[in-house]
Amino acid sequence: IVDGWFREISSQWPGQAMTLKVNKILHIEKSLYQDVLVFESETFGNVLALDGVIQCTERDEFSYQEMIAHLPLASHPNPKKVLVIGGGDGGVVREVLKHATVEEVVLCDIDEAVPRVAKQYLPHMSALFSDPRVTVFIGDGFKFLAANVATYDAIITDSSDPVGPAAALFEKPYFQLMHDALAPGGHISTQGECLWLHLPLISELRNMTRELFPVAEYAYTTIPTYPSGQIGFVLCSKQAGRDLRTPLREVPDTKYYNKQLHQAAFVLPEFGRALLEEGRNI
Ligand code: AAT
Repeated sequence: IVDGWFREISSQWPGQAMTLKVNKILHIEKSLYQDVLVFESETFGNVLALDGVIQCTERDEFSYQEMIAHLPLASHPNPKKVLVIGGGDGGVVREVLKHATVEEVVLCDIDEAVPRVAKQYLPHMSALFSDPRVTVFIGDGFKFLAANVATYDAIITDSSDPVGPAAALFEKPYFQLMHDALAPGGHISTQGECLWLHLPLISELRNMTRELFPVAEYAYTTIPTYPSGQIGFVLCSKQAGRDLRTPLREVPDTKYYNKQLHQAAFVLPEFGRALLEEGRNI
């Protein structure tokens, strides 16, 4: 924070930085895994940053949390048991519980500091941690999946960027573990980074997931406070022929997601489509 402005400087988005005006610093801490900062911004509400990278703001979080949750769940015929890896602020859990079929949600975040500060400063995201259908577990998502032989109808990986504690969550062994932890017909949805900044990574993820899953796609949302204003999701199904692009049910109480947007989220700009569909750089 310099002169009352937070700047999101990182080698992951060289030469550019989102800047937010700070009204008040609410919390600073060095947790076991990362630097945790919560501040009240002038125009985006309360903001959570980990290792200097914005994780969510109260004003625009719904765009990301709704899409990462509803794309895999609304296209699944009957999701009952859902695992969320990361997502310690609780926003994705809140969205998962909008699906009437869901009976059980397990959340596994590596850092206890995230749900703790979310309960205090991001109540609109964390409120449903106390819902009886929810179990919160603190631990590494990779180790959790390796140690828990359970079957989920959907696994949502709401992870930070592939630098730091989340690096393993972007690699093939992790996707293999998710594949094996899915029930027949299960879906995964993972934080899939930005078309403008990380196209080579997205292309690698696409090729790797197509080796493991019969259906693997990339969809995206727009969000002002993530780098370049756009972030994507890697969506896969264990069921050959499953149409991830078409919702099977309405989702209540959304502010970003709707039926038309679900379908549109998979339509990529030509430079992205050419690389991901045809392996062609243009
Ligand atoms: N919904 C908020 C968006 C996030 S949160 C990412 C979460 O992933 C953090 O709470 C972090 O503690 C957790 N995390 C990181 N590594 C692991 C791990 N190995 N196992 C479990 N949880 C982990 C994502 C923001 C994306 C930012 C885009 N620039």
